[in-house]
Amino acid sequence: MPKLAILAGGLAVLVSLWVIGTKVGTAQVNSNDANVAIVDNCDPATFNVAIGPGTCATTPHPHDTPFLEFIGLLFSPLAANVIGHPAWQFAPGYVSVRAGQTVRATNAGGETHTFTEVTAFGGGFVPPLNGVGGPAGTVPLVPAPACLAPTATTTVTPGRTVLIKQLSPGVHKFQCCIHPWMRAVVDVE
Ligand SMILES: [Cu+2]
Repeated sequence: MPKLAILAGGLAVLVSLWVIGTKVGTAQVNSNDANVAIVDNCDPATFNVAIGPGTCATTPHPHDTPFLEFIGLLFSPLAANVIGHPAWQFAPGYVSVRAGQTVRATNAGGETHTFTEVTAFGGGFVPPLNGVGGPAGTVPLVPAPACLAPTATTTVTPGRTVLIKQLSPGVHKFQCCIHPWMRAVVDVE
């Protein structure tokens, strides 16, 4: 095939990808909701052996952080508290919304998380992930009271979305009550 034809074919693919990308982008911009992605990178094979079957879903697609890497990044010698693997996070960690605007938090990871409003960030309801039993010098996080109230702790399973509506003006703090380093601040204008 002549080089020009290959080049033209490649350009056509690029242009069509650009058109698809633009449409997706427009759809997101038109939505009035603010989006927060709840993400992790659990590797199903090692997590489900270490913690139990079903801990880490293989759908919509399996991720690839092995359990030992996750454990190895729980602590840092630079900090007294649990740090946690950075692939377990709310993204973005800060959103600014208008009064009345809905916040949509979607679990794009493989594990179950919570998206729980707390008055102050703290620990969750899984002691080892609060730092209990950590290296010498670790100061375990004290659980945030909201994380110990079953009614306030709504789990978000993989693929599910929670809608947070009618937030009052001001600063609202959300955290995962399983992995307490997963945090987001929602600033309502
Ligand atoms: Cu979590």
